[in-house]
Amino acid sequence: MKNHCKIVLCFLFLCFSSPTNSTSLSSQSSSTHSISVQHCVDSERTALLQLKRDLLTAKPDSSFPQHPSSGSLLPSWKPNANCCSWEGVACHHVSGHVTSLDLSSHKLSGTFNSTNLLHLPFLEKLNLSNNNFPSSPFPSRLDLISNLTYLNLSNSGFSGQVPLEISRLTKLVSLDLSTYRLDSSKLEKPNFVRLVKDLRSLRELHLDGVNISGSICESLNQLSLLSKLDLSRNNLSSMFPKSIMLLSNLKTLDLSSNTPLSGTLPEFPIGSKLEVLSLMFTSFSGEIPYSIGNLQFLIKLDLRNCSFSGLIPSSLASLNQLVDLDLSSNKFLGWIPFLPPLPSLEKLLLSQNRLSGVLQDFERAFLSPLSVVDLSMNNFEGHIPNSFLELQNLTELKLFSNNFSGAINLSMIKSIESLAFLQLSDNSQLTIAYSSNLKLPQLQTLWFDSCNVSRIPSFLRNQDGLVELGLSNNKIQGILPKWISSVNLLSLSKNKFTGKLPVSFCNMNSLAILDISYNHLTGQIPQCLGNLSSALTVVNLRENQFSGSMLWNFTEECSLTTLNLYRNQLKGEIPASLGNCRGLKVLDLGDNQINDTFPFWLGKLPNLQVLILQSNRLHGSIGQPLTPNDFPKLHILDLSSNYFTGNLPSDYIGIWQSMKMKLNEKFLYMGGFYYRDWMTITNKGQRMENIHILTIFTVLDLSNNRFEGEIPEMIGDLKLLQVLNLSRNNLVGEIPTSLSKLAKLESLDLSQNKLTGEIPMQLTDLTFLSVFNLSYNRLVGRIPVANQFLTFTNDSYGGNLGLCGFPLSRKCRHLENDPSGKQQEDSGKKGTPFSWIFALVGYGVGMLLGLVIGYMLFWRTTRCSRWIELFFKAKKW
Ligand SMILES: *[C@@H]1O[C@H](CO)[C@@H](O)[C@H](O)[C@H]1NC(C)=O
Ligand SMILES: *[C@@H]1O[C@H](CO)[C@@H](O)[C@H](O)[C@H]1NC(C)=O
Ligand SMILES: *[C@@H]1O[C@H](CO)[C@@H](O)[C@H](O)[C@H]1NC(C)=O
Ligand SMILES: *[C@@H]1O[C@H](CO)[C@@H](O)[C@H](O)[C@H]1NC(C)=O
Ligand SMILES: *[C@@H]1O[C@H](CO)[C@@H](O)[C@H](O)[C@H]1NC(C)=O
Ligand SMILES: *[C@@H]1O[C@H](CO)[C@@H](O)[C@H](O)[C@H]1NC(C)=O
Ligand SMILES: *[C@@H]1O[C@H](CO)[C@@H](O)[C@H](O)[C@H]1NC(C)=O
Ligand SMILES: *[C@@H]1O[C@H](CO)[C@@H](O)[C@H](O)[C@H]1NC(C)=O
Ligand SMILES: *[C@@H]1O[C@H](CO)[C@@H](O)[C@H](O)[C@H]1NC(C)=O
Ligand SMILES: CC(=O)N[C@H]1CO[C@H](CO)[C@@H](O)[C@@H]1O
Repeated sequence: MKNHCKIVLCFLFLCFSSPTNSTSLSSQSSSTHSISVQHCVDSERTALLQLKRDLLTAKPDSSFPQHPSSGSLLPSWKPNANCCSWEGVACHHVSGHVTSLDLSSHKLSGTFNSTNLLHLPFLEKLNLSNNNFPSSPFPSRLDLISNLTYLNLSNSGFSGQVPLEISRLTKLVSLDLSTYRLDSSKLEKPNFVRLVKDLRSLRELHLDGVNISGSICESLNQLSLLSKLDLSRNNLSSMFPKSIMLLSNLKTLDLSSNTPLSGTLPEFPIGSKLEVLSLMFTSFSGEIPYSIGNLQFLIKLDLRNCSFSGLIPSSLASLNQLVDLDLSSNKFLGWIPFLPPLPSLEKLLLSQNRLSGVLQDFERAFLSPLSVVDLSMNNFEGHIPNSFLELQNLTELKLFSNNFSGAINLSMIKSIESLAFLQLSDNSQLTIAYSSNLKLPQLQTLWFDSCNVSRIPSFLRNQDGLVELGLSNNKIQGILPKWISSVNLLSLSKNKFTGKLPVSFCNMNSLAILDISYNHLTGQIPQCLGNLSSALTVVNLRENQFSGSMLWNFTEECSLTTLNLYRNQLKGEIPASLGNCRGLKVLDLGDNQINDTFPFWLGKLPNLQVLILQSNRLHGSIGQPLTPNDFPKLHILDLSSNYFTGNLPSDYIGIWQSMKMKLNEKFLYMGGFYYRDWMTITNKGQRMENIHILTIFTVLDLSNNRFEGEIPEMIGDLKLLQVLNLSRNNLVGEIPTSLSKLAKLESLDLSQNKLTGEIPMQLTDLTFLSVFNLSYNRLVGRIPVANQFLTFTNDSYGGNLGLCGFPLSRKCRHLENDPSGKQQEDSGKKGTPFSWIFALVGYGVGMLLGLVIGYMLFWRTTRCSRWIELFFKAKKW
């Protein structure tokens, strides 16, 4: 404000003190656009008025939040007024021709009739950005306005092909066509190269989100004046030419979010002017060259989620201007070559690499502007430098999933008022020290999972604004605190909590994720669980000692996706109101004392993928589906160890589509953003594999019930099954040959039934089979000798007195089923089963183990900053 005043005063002073001609005052002052008193050209006024009229005739778009504050559009644009003094219009000081039209952010909507612009041939600057002309194509014939130097059509809703004529505007200095809308514009004919070829005066080029697919060729090199280039959020592929990064005037280069785009960093020359280099979410690879130290003006370097590797060059330590450094999610090795941190650095993000070493304390940390420190998911070890806790502007300290050890003394934090994220989880050798009267600044997230915590930190009592609290996998005893405030995520699993869920739980209205699994909690699960379910998405209470009936009333607003009550002592019926939870994907009520019949009504849940009811007191026959679309996405069903009777549910077997063929969508164990997060976080081998198992697992387990009758032939239609267990029932008849169609089957257990006849030769087609059990039936004849059958032992066949041949010691008397030598040969050629199958050996335990691992994984991976972002977006925080 002050500056503006000064300028005006100064201007007035100059004018009035001008000794030459006080008479020409008016014409002098007209040389500025703001006080233009010269009259506009009639034809141009008419064109502008027509433009306004065309805008008015179209209905405003309701998707655009606000309309002009005055209620009317461009109020100063009155028919008989001087158009040079209109809002957004500026004219030439002598000729009065309109030279600039700036309607940016005017909340205009409707149809933009660009023909009107052609009556403004002296335009030099045109800014229509940030409006909403959704049904209008890009203005055409702009080449007729040949003196345009500044053209900004960003986020204006213009759609379709970028017109060729723009490529003839050779005086353009600044061109901005960027957009946040997908699918709106494209750059095919002309393509990118054609468009910019002749625009030699360009200094700024913004084409983010325009969907320039394909490659960028070297021709950009000719734009030697280019200072800012933004091609982010396109679909660029192939190699990005190094030479473009070396353009001598380039200050800003943003190529982020072009996943297929590859390239390497060039050797940067001394004198480079580069200030901003953003390559995140591309496929750039290779090492950061030592010459990065030549970028003395660099302010921001963002290489997040690329494929860079090697050491972080020590020359980075000389970048004194650097404010923002993000090298997360690459394959960097070695240590951080700059501690103390660079003098201007505010954000240091190095998570998810392979960095290691001991971090040294550094002096005068209180002078550093560092505010974000994210070193999570690396291999750092040794003490956490106390210096981090002296950073005056620290807001985020994320050190989870490393090998830090020793003690971190939180008492040092108390003076850092800005701290909001404190994430120290998964440092198994770390202890967290604090005095009992410690008061911390108001935090948003506190993750101390797997940190040897032995009691609930007392300073949490003052943390009213906490959004996420993670204390899982510690050694905390005692009852759950009553004063835990209303958080979104509460993870207290794998501790030694006892007692009941406190009544205060019912006030946690914003709780979305509750994990108190693997504790010793007892008593009823409060009825308010039903009321809370409009916010709750994940409830994990497995492996506690909760008892009583499940009297919850889930409302229509229920937003649960996962409800896991496995291994408690719950009684009574399955609450019918679960039918309101249309987003439910995983329901695990296994190992309780539920006394009910088969909950056929869950079949209407469109997203249910995993249903585990094993080890309860469920009874009756399974019956028939209500509609042929029941259980459309179910791929894991475990009804084992109950008291079900009647025939195997052939009507259901007929409709379980997602056990038959892959639906278009992937099987997602947990949907939506969780899954995306898994993908971005779980790149560390092991974890990835487990998740993979879980998301594609297809299981049918009906074992240990009282099913009778024959195994229906149509079971062979469940082609995706990997695990089939029908053991310990009263099944009779022969083993259906159709089982040989279950080509993905890895575990087949039909033991302890009353099956008769011979083992079908066709079963040798099941080449992935690694667990096979037919014991204790009434089978007869020769055991097939081929493929996987050569790997099974006596245990697979025991208790069938009529079976003979390998691997049993009993020889076959008749030779009618003599195995041909050819089959023997085949077996050598067939591949061995996938290695992960071995996780399933002894599958009764195996599958549960798999699920447990899955849940654990899920809890680990919610610990991710991106998750928080997405979560807040979803929850409108
Ligand atoms: C655009 O304006 C021109 C001249 O003002 C007129 O001839 C034309 O019909 C208009 N087009 C549309 C689609 O309104
Ligand atoms: C374009 O600019 C040149 C030089 O400034 C000027 O002579 C010419 O009249 C302008 N033409 C138009 C159509 O504005
Ligand atoms: C719109 O364009 C004008 C030039 O016509 C420019 O001065 C102004 O800064 C631009 N608006 C924005 C928001 O960039
Ligand atoms: C174009 O306008 C938008 C705002 O509407 C502004 O953010 C952007 O910086 C402008 N582009 C240029 C190159 O000035
Ligand atoms: C981008 O363009 C390519 C081909 O030019 C097209 O296949 C693709 O669907 C477009 N993507 C979007 C989001 O418009
Ligand atoms: C990216 O481009 C490829 C072709 O180069 C096209 O097949 C694909 O659909 C595009 N993707 C998007 C999101 O536009
Ligand atoms: C901390 O942030 C404030 C406000 O942004 C700033 O004025 C101050 O200089 C910063 N402190 C340090 C040590 O950089
Ligand atoms: C459950 O809630 C619904 C509506 O919210 C209500 O109509 C119904 O009576 C409730 N049932 C029980 C058992 O409380
Ligand atoms: C289930 O409940 C019924 C009464 O509703 C009772 O007769 C039966 O014994 C119970 N079954 C088991 C296994 O507890
Ligand atoms: C290294 C890394 O984390 N890469 C990930 C980058 O993001 C994509 C998705 O956008 C993932 O597929 C990659 O695994």
